[in-house]
Amino acid sequence: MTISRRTLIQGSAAAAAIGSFSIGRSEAQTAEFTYKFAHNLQVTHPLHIRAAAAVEKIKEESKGRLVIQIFPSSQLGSDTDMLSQVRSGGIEFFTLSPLILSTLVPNASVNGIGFAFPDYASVWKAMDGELGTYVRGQITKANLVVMDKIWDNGFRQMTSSKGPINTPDDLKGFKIRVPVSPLWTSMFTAFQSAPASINFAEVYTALQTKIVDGQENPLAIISTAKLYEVQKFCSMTNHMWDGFWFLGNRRAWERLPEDLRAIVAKNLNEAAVLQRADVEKLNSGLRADLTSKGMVFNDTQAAPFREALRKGGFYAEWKKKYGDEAWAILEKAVGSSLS
Ligand code: X2X
Repeated sequence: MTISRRTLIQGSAAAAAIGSFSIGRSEAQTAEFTYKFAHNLQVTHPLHIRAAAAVEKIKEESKGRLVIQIFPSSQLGSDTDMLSQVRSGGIEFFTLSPLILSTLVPNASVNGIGFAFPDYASVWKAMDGELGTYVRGQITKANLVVMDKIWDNGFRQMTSSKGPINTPDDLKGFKIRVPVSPLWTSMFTAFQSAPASINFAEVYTALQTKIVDGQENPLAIISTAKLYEVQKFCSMTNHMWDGFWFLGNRRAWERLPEDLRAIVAKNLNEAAVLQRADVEKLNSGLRADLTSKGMVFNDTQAAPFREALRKGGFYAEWKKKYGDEAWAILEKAVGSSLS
């Protein structure tokens, strides 16, 4: 398990400030079930804030029978570590990007195909519809529990300490951090960049020490993880949409009586819908805020990037990997041909 010093400091300071451990020892001791939910984001991110509110409601509605403690900021380890823990039962709940989940459930990353979704409306229609149902089926087969509503991460943008990314040519040879996922590596390899797989817990340090020159994330993360302190340029590429599946350990889930399961599912799914609205709102206002913090923004055209991916064989490769069924569901969802 690797926990950087910064993550620990950030995590504990934030927990003290915002009270993510507001659940006291005695409550945990009297509860019938005390479960852990771990995630990789800061406590200022809407995912943490809405999950914290949901956990409170779950405690209330279960009359204190189920207490869920939240461990934010990768305190319990990197995404790779936490995925192992939720499988083994070391933690009961975990939110994870579908693209990283694909290291266990290969076709889970299908929503992350470059430049597939034009807007949020098409994302939610797909993820609450046929595409989401398909992916949740795959996740269930891998013996994990998954809540119906996916949480939002957002449309991803590219940042750099070197200069703006205006065209695909600017990505050639670019040392960019990508999350640990074959889809991300393949996409930036198709752009002829030099992608490095690094867990989110280590990203700030990797940028600060110039192990990599850039990274890509939605504005809500660039802001809440303070990546603007170590990145100067932000290029609005909207190159993929990413979310977080709310995962559960199957044995732990099945230990819960039916009524508690219903309380958990209802509150988490309702929180997801509220969190989506928070992130969308946050992302739309953050450009001005990050500019005032010194970041330099530029807009880009999707077409040349898409064409570079096509020429690099990216769409053909992934169509083959996912198979015709998944690809057809994706194309139907985004309303266009992706090859
Ligand atoms: O690792 C990332 O970049 C993050 C926080 O966006 C994900 O969880 C995929």
